[in-house]
Amino acid sequence: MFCFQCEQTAGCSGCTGKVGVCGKNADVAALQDKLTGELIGLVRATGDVVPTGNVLKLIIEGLFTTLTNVSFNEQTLNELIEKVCTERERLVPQCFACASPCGTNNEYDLSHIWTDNEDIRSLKSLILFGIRGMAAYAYHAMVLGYTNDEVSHFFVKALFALGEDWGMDKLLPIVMELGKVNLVCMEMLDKANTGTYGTPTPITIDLKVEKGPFIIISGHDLLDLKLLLEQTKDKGINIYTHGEMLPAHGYPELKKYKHLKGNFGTAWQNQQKEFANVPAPILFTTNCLMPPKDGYSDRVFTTEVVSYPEITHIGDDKDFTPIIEKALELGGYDEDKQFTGINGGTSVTTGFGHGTILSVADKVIDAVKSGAIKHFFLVGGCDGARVGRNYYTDFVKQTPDDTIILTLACSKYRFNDLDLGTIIGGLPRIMDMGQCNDAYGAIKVAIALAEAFECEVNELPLSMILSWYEQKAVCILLTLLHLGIKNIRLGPTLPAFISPNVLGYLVENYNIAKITTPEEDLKNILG
Ligand code: FSO
Ligand code: SF4
Repeated sequence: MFCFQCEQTAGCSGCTGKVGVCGKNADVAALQDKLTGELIGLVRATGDVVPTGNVLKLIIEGLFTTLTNVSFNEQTLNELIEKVCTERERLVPQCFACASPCGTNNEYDLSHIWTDNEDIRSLKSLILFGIRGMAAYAYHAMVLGYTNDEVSHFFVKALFALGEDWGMDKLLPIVMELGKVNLVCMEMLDKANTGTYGTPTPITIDLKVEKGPFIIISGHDLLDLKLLLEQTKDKGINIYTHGEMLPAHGYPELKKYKHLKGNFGTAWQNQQKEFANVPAPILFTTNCLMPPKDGYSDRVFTTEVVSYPEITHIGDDKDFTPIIEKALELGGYDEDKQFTGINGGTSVTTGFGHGTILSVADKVIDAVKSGAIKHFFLVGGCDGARVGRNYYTDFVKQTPDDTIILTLACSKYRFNDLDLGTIIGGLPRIMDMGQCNDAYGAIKVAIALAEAFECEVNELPLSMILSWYEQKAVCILLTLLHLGIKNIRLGPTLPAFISPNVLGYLVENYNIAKITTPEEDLKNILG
């Protein structure tokens, strides 16, 4: 196998051999490549159109399925490949019947990309991994009934480009366009989420689990949480979020359910330890699923594109009965149990979306002008297991009292239980803006501040300290670059798929840099 799409890739260069670091085996990796090649064949067959209906669904679902820690299942991958192939045959039946095929509408062999010259491989990887990430966001919007023609069309354009022998001159503009289109995609998802569940408002969440039956729900899909809340109400079962589901507590239409109690555990990479002795079932709605250990695998359930062999999957009918029965059978804890975050804190906060922060924009602007707020740090992104990620905890701990830390995505678990006190009007110094897709909200806040101060975003007292792990981080990074944001500090390592020439381009044009030490970076940022 060859895979280097995530941050934990073996030796910081690529997973090869029989099993990747994430637990994905070589057969699954080959099927993910085959699925992607089939999708390229599908868009060759559709031609340059805005995909709709089944074609759009297959593209989005097919790309999302290949994200890190989503599917480990050969059977579901084969079924999806079959569906894509059937759709292509429907579109170009003549090609399937042709005695001497010309190959124009054929599936594409991804090994061409992996063995190409390193710069072409790098640019095509940015495109492929970026659209995989964007597909996750498009998927969450799609299940809420939202699509966007620009986003849908870009999937076709990008997939088609992957199958062409194009040079850097044609591929680099597509990489940059991806950042632009992903902004549209995140905006669409923001509309879908706030339109469906209301504007998030701040909330403090106790890390206590109450006695009695409960269910843990992980991942990013708010619709699954809503459906689960509906099916469990009045059943004596409490619901706890996990990982990227934490920001759900901020949405009025979700927090109105009294049995949505709190949050269990921390970021995804701790799940094998945290789920080992929990008397409750766990539902995975998206990444990041790790191979479940024997001790708790009978308590793990998946839904949507998440799939693992022999793990019970909740299908499109969204009948959560098996999970509900499991929760009742296990019964939960006998008495309330207080948990803590990584730093020993007993509560966390969330719900500081752009709606909340911009509602106090006047106060924030006055505080910057008076010097009460000296600097904003966006410390966010994905968490992961690699040593060196303590940097983010130490960085936040060392920020001066007159600074604000905006955060989002799962890396916040490194510091979201810290009490760093409050700043102007009682706002906490650490504000959780939401999931990784809520980077859109951070961008909105940055643009609003720049407008208020009549300057460029790069001239604001704002620094971005990002951590990356999987492919959603790729599309978000490209969006930040599209907006011309410079001086981003990225860690804990740089992507293996960025070739020295492509890195040179990013450094020269955007001054992107790898994190060093908290002391060094803070000194350089605050001058
Ligand atoms: Fe984390 Fe996983 Fe949101 Fe990612 S849970 S690592 S960027 O999938 O999606 O932040
Ligand atoms: Fe390796 Fe990451 Fe690919 Fe898994 S997803 S095989 S860990 S590079």
